[in-house]
Amino acid sequence: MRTRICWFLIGFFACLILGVIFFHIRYRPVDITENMGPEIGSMFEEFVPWSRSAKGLQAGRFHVWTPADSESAGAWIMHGERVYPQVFIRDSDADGIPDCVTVMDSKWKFVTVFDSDEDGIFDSHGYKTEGILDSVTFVDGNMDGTYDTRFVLVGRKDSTTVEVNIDGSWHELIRSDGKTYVRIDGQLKNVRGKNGVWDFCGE
Ligand SMILES: [Ca+2]
Ligand SMILES: [Ca+2]
Repeated sequence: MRTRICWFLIGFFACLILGVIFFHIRYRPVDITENMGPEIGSMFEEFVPWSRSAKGLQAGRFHVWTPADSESAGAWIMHGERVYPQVFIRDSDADGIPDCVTVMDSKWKFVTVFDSDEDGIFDSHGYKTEGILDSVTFVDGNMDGTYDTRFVLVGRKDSTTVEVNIDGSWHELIRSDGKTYVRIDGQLKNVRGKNGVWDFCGE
């Protein structure tokens, strides 16, 4: 009888230890940018700051990634079979109020809604065209249906130019001495962005 109890206890603790090891291996933090290559990985990390240390779990047919670090917040959700669309939720300051929600398709086109001041109301939205390193991201800063800023990416991550819409015309944004300008007829004109919309200073 004593021998049987000993074997039972040995078996029980062996299963317990194996279970703990299995749990730690399966749910250990991983770098989800590992196979993306350095440039795309670094872009992804800007978009998903906790991507170098993430935990994955399976929920039915869905796969969910969340930060391994409790000081970060957010989620990346994808369908296990179709993979796309994917949903990203970002809460940069981990206060429980998301600052943006993005839905992305298989061509890396995506739409995002932002809550810039985190008052619980989405106040602007963005749309990115197809492609990773060749694409344009448009932002409607005041949700009036007209895009106010666009980010043009041509081939490299560090090649982004910013253009602003003023009175229906797009101008490249020039930053100098802490101020912002556009060039019109060869002349620099001082512009400002307020509440997501651009206009000429003094007007
Ligand atoms: Ca937040
Ligand atoms: Ca607008």
